[in-house]
Amino acid sequence: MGRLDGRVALITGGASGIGAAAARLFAAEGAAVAVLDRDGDGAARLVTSLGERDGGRAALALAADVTDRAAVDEATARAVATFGRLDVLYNNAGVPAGFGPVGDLSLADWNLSLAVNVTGTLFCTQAALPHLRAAGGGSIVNQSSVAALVGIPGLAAYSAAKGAVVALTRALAAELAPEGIRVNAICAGTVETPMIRPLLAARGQGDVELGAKLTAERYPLGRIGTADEIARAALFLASGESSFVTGTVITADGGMTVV
Ligand code: 1HS
Repeated sequence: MGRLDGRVALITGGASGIGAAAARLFAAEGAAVAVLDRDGDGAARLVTSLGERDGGRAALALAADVTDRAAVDEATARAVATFGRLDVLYNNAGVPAGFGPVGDLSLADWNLSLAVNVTGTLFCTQAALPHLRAAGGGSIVNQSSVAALVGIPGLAAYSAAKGAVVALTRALAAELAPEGIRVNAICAGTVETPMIRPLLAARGQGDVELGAKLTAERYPLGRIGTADEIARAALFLASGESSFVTGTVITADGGMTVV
């Protein structure tokens, strides 16, 4: 008996990193999973591997950029046409745009950070809402970051965007609770994914290995996290185990924000 038996989940940024880990975990817990990614080939590969490795009952790859409202609407409709309903939206897609000193931050990177991390979350939520309502309720999980909670040098654009995701989460939780739609966020510390390479490079002044060492030292547990460790928090929020939890933030950060 899986914790998501009979559920349909759409995961954005699902082709790699935390999204891919969540796709595997949700599928293993019985969900039908729609893997949305701007890298359509990557999403297709992930879906193929789900069938083989995790007993994925049903999975679908969707190629879409979360900043393209029409593409998101179309992809979401395809997921619902394929699986018949939608219960869970995991707004995981994000970009590490604009890492570096604030004086060097370009308007293009600032706008990209807000577009993907914040507007993308809004667009996917808007696309999913009619379907979550039709299912009689559901769970939205938004990917935020410790950068929303503490000040981290070099992350102005990313922190502003992830802070907005937390505020958006709370606003939507209040607005959608009467409809049985829960909205929560995960504030993740750094995890081993392709996305963090620019951060490690910036911190190590070009030396990724040095950046990784300096980053691990920031974490009381002595290491950065794994994608699966964040996916497990997402599973809790996606499933009925968190049925009385809405508008909150789960910080999964190896203790980074408590010191
Ligand atoms: C990229 C991820 O959301 C975490 S923000 C960076 C936190 S830290 O590792 O630099 O302390």
